[in-house]
Parts: sequence; structure tokens; C-alpha cells
Amino acid sequence: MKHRFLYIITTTALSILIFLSCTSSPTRITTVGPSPTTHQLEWQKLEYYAFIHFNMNTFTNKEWGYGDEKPEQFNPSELDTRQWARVAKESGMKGIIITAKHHDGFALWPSDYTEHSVKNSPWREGKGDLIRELSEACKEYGLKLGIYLSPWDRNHPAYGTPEYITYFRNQLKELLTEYGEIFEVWFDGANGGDGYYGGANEVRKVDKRKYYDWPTTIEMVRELQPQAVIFSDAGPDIRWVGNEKGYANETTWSPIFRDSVYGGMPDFQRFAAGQENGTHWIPTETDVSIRPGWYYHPEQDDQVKSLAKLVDIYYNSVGLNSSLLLNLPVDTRGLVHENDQASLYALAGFLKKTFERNFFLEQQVKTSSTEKGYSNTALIDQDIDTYWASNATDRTPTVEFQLEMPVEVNTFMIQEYLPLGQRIKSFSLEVLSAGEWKTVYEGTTIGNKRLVRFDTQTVEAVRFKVNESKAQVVLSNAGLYRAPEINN
Ligand code: FUL
Repeated sequence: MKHRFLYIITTTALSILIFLSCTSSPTRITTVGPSPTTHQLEWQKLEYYAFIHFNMNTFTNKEWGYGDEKPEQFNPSELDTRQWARVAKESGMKGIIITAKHHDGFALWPSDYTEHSVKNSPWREGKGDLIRELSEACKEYGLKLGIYLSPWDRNHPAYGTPEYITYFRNQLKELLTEYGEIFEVWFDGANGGDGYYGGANEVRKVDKRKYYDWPTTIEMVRELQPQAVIFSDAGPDIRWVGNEKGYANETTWSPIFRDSVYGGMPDFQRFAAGQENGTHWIPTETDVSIRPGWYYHPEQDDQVKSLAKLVDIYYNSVGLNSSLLLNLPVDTRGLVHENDQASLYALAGFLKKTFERNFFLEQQVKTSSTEKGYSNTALIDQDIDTYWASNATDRTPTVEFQLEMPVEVNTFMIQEYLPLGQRIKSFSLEVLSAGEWKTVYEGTTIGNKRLVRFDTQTVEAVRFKVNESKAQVVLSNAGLYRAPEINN
């Protein structure tokens, strides 16, 4: 009897144990601070896409038109948006954002709300619609389309009054309803000042906090293109990196105290690094031109950024928790210039060669701890949606990648798993070379992606150490690469 009782107790306990071990799921990790929306996450994956500045300024050889230009001046001789799309695609870019209307007010589509547009130009005898041509070219080449619509309009007579805001929204509505899916809407912070304004030729200042009533416009974008991300100095989805040189901050938090910033604020640079305990998730976008100017100027044909410069920009934008919006000033023919194309293709070749082989794949990974239900193989599965987590008490974990064979390398990549919030505050990178560990880099934040360059050397193992973090560490991917030498 006694034995029977013991037997029942033991088998029941065993069954409960087996049941628990089969059903126990990974420990739920709580999100730290703000985290991205699904649309922000999709955008985050794009990393590299084109800006195209092509409009009236291309033909007047200016950066900012006054607003008194004549539609007849817009006359590209060989405009071919398919060439733009082909070049962007072959350069590894994921989309194109076009200056549908810049500060001078000229519209690249036949807007119903103004005469200051392509419909009164000699191009395609006034029957052309550049936004339509570009949207079709993007579709053909599998690229996303984004639009830049300048809030400042130096041509419109009503600029500065509520009537202009209605006009601005009418134009935006045309762009958001007639050209298919838009992935990003770009609102420039530069606005208010002197201009033509229908012949008034005066200075018009606006209250940048209130004049545009941004919440209503944002609601309209959400309704018409719910998947689109909206860019401005203050987001709501993506923010300016704070300079036009192509360099994000070494420390870049995606969270920011959104309510303390507004579009066009004078000291925006102060916020470029974001804030560790910011209230909203608004990552940065790094916009920079491949030439000194945003628009095409023939005298800058020999000032196209070199491969070395573009690589530096790439590492300091995509590799610093930002995205790279690289501007191509399309020329007066209506084509991406040969020199720009050559630099773009050189960068594409460099990136392909660098990232085609990840030396961590199929190697051993050792971590100082691992949260229950997670595996450190997630770090090297090249899947952004899977992740490894250190355990809840280990805020300064170490991840060691042990290589079966020594390899000659110079580049390291690491990514945090963003849906759980940005956590890491500082890290160091060590390599085991000729039997000795040495630190090759000390850095701060990581976020979407951190790329680290170090002197080319043969390594036997790599150690990534988190020195400070807001909580347990959650990483999605890591990589080790050999970038080719650059000879220019
Ligand atoms: C600035 C503008 O004033 C420039 O002309 C250019 O469009 C750049 C991307 O943004 O604020």
C-alpha cells in the first residue's frame, strides 16, 4: 500500500515536471522606454535610399529659388526617371524621395491648385507629370517612393495666412492619393523669410510652432497613407540628424523628448543625439548630398564625393543607428550624371564585397549568461526578428565569438533588437590576435546597427563587452567582415 502510494506520487510529480518543461515558454522580457511602431520598424530595415533634388533650381542654377521663376524655365531635354530608378536600384538603394515642390513653389506634377507647375512648362508640351513617371519607374524597379513637399512656398501669394495651409494640404492630398503607395513624407524645417509671394516681394515670418497646425496634417497623412513614415525635425516618425554633412552622432538614442522640439527650431543640433530617457521613439535620418549642393550645378561636376568619403558617411550614418538618405542632384538633361553614377557604383561594389561574407556564421558563441528560453545562436542567424537576451540580472554581458580558423578582418557589426527598446549605453570590442586580447574599439550606443572599423588583422576570436546598459541586453545580430582596401 505504502509503495503504491509512493509510486503514484512520484509518477504524478514526474508528469507535472514533464508537462511544465514542455509548455514553459521563454521568459517574457519587458520593453524598456519607447519602442518603434511596425511602420518605423519596416523603415528601419531600408537603411539606404536616395533623395533626388530636381526642380526649377536645376534650370536656374540655384539652391533656393525666390519664387518668381517662370514655368517656361523648366525644360529638361532627356528626362528619364527609369534611369534614376535603375541607378538607385543598382546602387543598392531601397527607394527614392523626390522634391515634388521646393521652397520656390514649382510643382513637378500638374496640380489643380496652382498654375506654377509642369503643366505650364514646355516639358512634354505641358502634358508631363514627373511624379507619375517616377512612381511608375519605382514600381518597375521594385523601389519605394517618397515625397518631399516644402512647407515654405515663396511663390504662393497667400503664404503666411491660413489660406495657404489649405493649399498646402490640398497639394499634399494630391500627392498622397494619385501616385500609389508612399513610404515617406518629408517636411523640411527651412521656412519663412523673403520671397516673391505673388508679386508682394516681401519678408514673411511665420510662427513655426503654430502656423502649420502639424497635428491636423499628420492625421491626414495617417488616414491617406497609414504605412508612410513622416520626417521632420520633430518627427513624428523620423527626425533630422542635425547636420547635412552625412554624420550621425557617436551617441545616438532613438528616444527623444518629442514635446521639446519643433520643426525649424534654431538650435535643433542640441537634440541630435536624442535622449536616453526620451519619451518617444523617433530615430534619425542622415541626409547628405553626393555633391556640395543639393541641386545640380555644372561647376560641381568634379566635386562628386569620392568612394572613401561615401564609405565614411555610410559607416557614420547606417553604422551609427541612423539611415542614409543620399541626395543625387539630377542634371539639366534630367539624368543622374555619369560622375555621380560612378561614385554610387563604387560604393555599392565596396559594400557588396565587405558584407558578402560574415565570418561569425556557424562559429561558436559563448555568452556570460542567457535568459531562459533564448539561445545565443540567434546572434548569428542573420535574422533580424530573432534575438538573444542576457539574463535579467546581467546588464553587462560579454559575448565571445570563437573562430574555428583565424581570419583576416577589419569590420564588426552588432544590432539591438528594437521592439524591446534601446538599452546599451556603452560597449567595448576586443579581438584575440596572435594569442593576445586587445581592445580595438570603445563605443557608446548601438540601436538599429553599429558598424565598427578597426585595423586589418588576423583574429582568432572576438569579444563584445557591454559596459553599461539600461536593462538586460537584447541583441538580434552580429557580424565580422573583411572590407577591401580603398585606393582613392
Ligand atoms: C534644407 C533645404 O533648405 C535645402 O534646400 C534642401 O532641400 C535640404 C534637404 O533641406 O532644409
